[in-house]
Amino acid sequence: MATINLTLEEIYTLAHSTLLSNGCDEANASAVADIVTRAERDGSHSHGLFRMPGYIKGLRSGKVDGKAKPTINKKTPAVINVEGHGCYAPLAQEVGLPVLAAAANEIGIAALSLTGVHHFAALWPETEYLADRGLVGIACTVSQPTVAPAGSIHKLFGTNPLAFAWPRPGKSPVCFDMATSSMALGDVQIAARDGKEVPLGTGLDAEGNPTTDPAKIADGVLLPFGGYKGSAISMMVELLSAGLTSETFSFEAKESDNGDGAPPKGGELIIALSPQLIAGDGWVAHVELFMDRLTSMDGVRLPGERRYKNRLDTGTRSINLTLVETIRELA
Ligand code: NDP
Ligand code: PYC
Repeated sequence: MATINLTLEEIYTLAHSTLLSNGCDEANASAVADIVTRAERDGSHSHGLFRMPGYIKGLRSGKVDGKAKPTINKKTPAVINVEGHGCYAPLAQEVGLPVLAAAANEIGIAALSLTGVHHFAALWPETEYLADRGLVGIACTVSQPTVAPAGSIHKLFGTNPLAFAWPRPGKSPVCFDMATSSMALGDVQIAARDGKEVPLGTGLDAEGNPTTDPAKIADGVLLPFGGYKGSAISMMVELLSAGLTSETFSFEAKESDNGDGAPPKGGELIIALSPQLIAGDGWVAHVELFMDRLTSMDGVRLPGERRYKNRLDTGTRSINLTLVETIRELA
């Protein structure tokens, strides 16, 4: 696979200029370019530049409004909604997260629903934002049906990511961010592009047979991680991200989508909790006792650790050349 080395600044400029030349205003372009660059910086390859052609498809088809101005509605002191009016999710997050953090720091717990947004990114940025401000962050969203609920060979759930971050003052937060499918669809697509097999148990082909061929899974279904347990968590993500936000479930999103390859319009739920207000003084020392036990165990590494290590590297990133050429042509 041919690759090209790009600095983080070059990655940002490539994403930013391509978004601007496809109808985004500065606020929308910089919010998405920033998320894409942070994904490449941390090694979240399936949600960095890889998503740019999809982002552009949504702008070109008119499904996504690159000039949308999200509006905020504080329904109660602890319940906040940001309506994206058809923007990509990062701009709505920029508007809502400071208000969510302030509410949770004041009253202990608060929820932010994003509606009318198109989510195509990793979710760790929103939970890390909260943890960096001393809060526990939980975020989830749905996409389009790609995953068969346990017991079925037919798709209903999206890959339905769930992210969680816990603050560790003076240290990077501990943060997991995972699709509730056995593998994120983006990683299945990358494996198909690069001619690699995926582990048995990742998904089924169009006839419902287990396969290691990612191209056949893309035509068939993904499976939830961990059988019926992952299936239950994926169901919870549908309920929290759609039932609780009044936005579309994955199946509804698909029915109303124009099929342009960009993410459908939907919602995201972000919850913030204050350990200082809920647990009280002493929570840091108590939690660090647990973290010390956990990290002193042989073979254990914390979720997020790989990304934080990548983040320390300020050098160039190796990017698929064909992808970069495709994005340059879109600009
Ligand atoms: P991974 O399976 O790669 O990783 C899931 C989590 O597990 C990460 O926090 C990772 O930390 C951690 N982890 C991985 N290996 C270990 C290990 N050996 N020990 C401890 N922790 C570990 O992620 P997915 O493929 O499931 O998801 C990839 C991305 O796709 C996510 O960012 C998700 O938000 C995004 N996504 C977005 C969707 C959307 O609709 N917007 C839909 C589906 C997925 P680390 O990162 O440090 O390796
Ligand atoms: O990788 O599964 C995925 C995904 C779906 C929507 C955005 N990312």
